Amino acid sequence: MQKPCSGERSPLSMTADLSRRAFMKAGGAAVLGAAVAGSSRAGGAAPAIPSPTARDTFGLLEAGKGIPVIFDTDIGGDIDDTWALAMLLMSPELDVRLVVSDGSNSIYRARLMAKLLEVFERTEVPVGVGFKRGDKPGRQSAWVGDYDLSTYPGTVHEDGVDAMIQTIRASSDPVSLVCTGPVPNVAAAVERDPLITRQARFVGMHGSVRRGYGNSPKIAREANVRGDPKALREVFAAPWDVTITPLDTCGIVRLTGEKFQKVYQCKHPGMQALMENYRVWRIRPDRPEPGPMTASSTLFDTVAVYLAFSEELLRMERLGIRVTDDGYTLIDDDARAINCATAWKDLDAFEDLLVARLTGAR
Ligand SMILES: [Ca+2]
Repeated sequence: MQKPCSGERSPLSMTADLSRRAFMKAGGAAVLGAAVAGSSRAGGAAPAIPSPTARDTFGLLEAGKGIPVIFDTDIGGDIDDTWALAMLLMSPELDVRLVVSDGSNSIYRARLMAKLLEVFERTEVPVGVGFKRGDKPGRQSAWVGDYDLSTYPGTVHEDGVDAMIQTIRASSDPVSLVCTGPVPNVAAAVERDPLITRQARFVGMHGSVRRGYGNSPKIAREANVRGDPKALREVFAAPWDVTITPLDTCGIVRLTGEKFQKVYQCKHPGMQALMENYRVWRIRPDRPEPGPMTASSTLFDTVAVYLAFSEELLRMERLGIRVTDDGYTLIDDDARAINCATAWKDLDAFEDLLVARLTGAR
């Protein structure tokens, strides 16, 4: 086995699924009514059954369980999603139940994930294809090559949105959706089955609250918001717990010097695949020879993975956030309040944790 850090997977609980069905028959419609009416904790009456919070899911760790996670990603664009997937697979706190390609060009992204899961020997993880299908070349195509999804030894769900819904429904414990791209799939899942918000929480790399790219004091139209502002607005409005790492915190994570070298020189096949992906990603038409690899790019998405199992190293604030049509995330006291990681308590410790996870160190 080459997965020293992977958590034990818990079997799906049919009993819990049956009792949830019974619950839905008995009173689900009333709960759904409250949910659709938007009775979130930001205002109005409390929902009849509260959605799981970060504290609820972290509590699973205290009970000796893994935190069930669905990774929803636009992997294959910026390279940080590939780092995030590696961190996810190497974090023993997380029980990865499904990965789904989101945004556009979802077949290319699903092929990339399936090939990576094979390298990590984690083909028990099902792969879902997002609904914005396409298989155009991307910046990691040189590594993906002609990999055929039909050869993936695990399960491939052609309808990634449905797979998301079924995975949440089948879980006896609350599921954390870790989302590191635009979120049309998640918005579609909530629309198809609003009751999933009773059994899941949303954790995303989204927005720019007080800082922009590169720690700029000027806020930005962050790419995951700008990619589909309407979908994100629907996801933020759904009656579940929402937590984000905006650019304020995720936009300043970068491994340099010795920290980068530890990952770069790691012999784990997954890390070697990560570095090979990084190498091909750095080659662009305007930069055919990018030079030696001495540091990572900005690793935005790894912070969302961290927030799935801990908030200890971050300063969290509860803020009303309004998503504008042109992709800003503005503080607005009249908007639904969500949990925002707005500053680091200890960025250095996070970088050490990230390196430890990726290299399998304890
Ligand atoms: Ca991303």
